[in-house]
Amino acid sequence: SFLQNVLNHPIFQRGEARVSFIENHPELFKLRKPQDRSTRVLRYLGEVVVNGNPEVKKRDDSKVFRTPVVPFTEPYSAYPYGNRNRLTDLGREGFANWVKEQNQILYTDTTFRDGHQSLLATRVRTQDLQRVAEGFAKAHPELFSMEVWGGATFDVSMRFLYESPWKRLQALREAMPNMLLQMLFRGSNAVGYSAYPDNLIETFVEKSAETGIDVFRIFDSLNWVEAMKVSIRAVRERTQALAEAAICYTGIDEKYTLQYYLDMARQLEDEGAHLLCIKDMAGLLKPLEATTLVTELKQALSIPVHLHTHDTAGIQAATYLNAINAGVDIVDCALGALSGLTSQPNFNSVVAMMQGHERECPVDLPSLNAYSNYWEDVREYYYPFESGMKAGSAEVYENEIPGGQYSNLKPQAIATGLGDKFETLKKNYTVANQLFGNIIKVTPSSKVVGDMAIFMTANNLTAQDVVERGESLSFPESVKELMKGILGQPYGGFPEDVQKAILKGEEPITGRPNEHLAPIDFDTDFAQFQESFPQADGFLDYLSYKMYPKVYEEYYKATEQYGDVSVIPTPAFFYGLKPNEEIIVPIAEGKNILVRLLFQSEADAMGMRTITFELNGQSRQVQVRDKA
Ligand code: 3PY
Ligand code: ZN
Repeated sequence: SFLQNVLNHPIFQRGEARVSFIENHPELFKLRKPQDRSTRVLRYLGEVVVNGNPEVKKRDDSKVFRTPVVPFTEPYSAYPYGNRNRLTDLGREGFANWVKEQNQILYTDTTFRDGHQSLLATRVRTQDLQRVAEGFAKAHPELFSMEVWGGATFDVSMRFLYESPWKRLQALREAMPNMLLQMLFRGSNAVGYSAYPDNLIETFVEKSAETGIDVFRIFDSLNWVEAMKVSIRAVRERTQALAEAAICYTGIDEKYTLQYYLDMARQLEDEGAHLLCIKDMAGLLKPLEATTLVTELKQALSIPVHLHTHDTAGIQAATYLNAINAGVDIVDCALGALSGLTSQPNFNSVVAMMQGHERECPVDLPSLNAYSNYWEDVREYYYPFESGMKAGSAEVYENEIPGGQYSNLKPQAIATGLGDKFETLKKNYTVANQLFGNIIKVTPSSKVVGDMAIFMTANNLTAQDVVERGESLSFPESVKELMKGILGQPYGGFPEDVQKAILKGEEPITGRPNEHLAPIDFDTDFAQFQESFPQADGFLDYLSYKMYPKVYEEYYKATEQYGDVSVIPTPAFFYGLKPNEEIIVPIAEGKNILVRLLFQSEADAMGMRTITFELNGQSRQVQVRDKA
């Protein structure tokens, strides 16, 4: 509405609106059309019934889904005191001190973000999270935090689920007011894959905090502290949230020594981090190394230490036990059904492991198990996105593929016709990393190593071919950009021969890539955005657009056509309806519609099919083009 347009306008939000404000800003009068939500829902369902969800290539018709059971929560019960309340009461420094001084091990639950990013290619939809959010917040206020946002969720929710990442955050914020909500932030790449202007990073941080983020886990994909400063400062100066700065761990060797990690951690503390994270994105931190690393970090730092890992090799519970014995303050776990393999260690089992330990934090295990059972059933909905990995693998110590990338690499291989060369692809991942000089591999740098590995596999190239025949090869764009310095500077630099071969005479940059980007003039740029996307959801949608212009455009088109599809139940969203199947769709607060598929006609001469539904007992038809 008009009022919403005014309230969302950056000039108004800064409190700078003057008498002439409305007169000078005609875009305020662009009102949303009243929409027939049920028609749009039917249009979406009709499309999936006829053509399938483009994300789900093959549907297994024998699949029968169990209805996930949401653990019981007393209706209207109060939220117990949680760590968000504590942060408010103690302030940031006070809170960080509390974390350090109290003796119990604290837990971050990653189920809502990294858990499904690492096992189900980030495809879990908001409604499946939202359904258990309130109950979980009431049952488990002892948790340090819930990781719920950032990483790949921002991109994937728009690109593949046609959902607004901001609405997801708002929904979870509302359902979990007592819990600290945490996000993964890629430093100068925010939640994207390239560098953004500093003032966009700052504004993004500010809006994320306003919308609900309490803990920003900030990293740089090359461990380049220089590139993390803007975001750390933005969290400190523009929000009341905690800045948790991460060292990305890639094993200890001649290049990345213990001293290297300690030095980096000290620098991050000096930059004002409230907490330090050991971000072991591939699960390479072995138990004995954990003892050393945590012991040394605890001695070197005065801020708390938070440990993140992936259980790809299958032994990370041992790593946690050693880290806890060495004094780590917080560890990351995922609920049983979304844990293990490329995801985090099993929360339920870690809680059991800690029973009787002097640092035990009492957690209601039967309750955790009930929530895990919910996820076991929900996980079935997402079966097309399973990676196929069946057991832990010590191969990860060779290829060093991050857990969050692994579940995406296989579909990427299949999409590029390399499905049957996955073993070679993993080997080439190692070769590509060596070619680049053994870099830190985490989004977005890991994606570039993956792109290079795919390129080498597809073209049967060896490392020698790359250096000797580089002049005649046309490398992926992402590889050229990495070599040009667009993702920043790696420790020790890139090998010069490889860089030369790939850049073919182009000069790399050496400073911060963001320095070369002009600051955004938000007033004019936002006004232009509103011109182009009159139905957009204010400034937050504008930020989505700035992160992912093309993806946002597609998302916008989809919402114009289908409305808000996040309300459609997950099985129907991915697999449509079978004849006579009936679903309830909550199209608005307190307004449900009942939809049943009756039948579909044959395609006519123009290739159109008529789909007949029953909507609240009345017959309704939609026309869908059969793309087959
Ligand atoms: C991401 O950036 O998405 C990651 O999960 C990195 O580990
Ligand atoms: Zn991770």
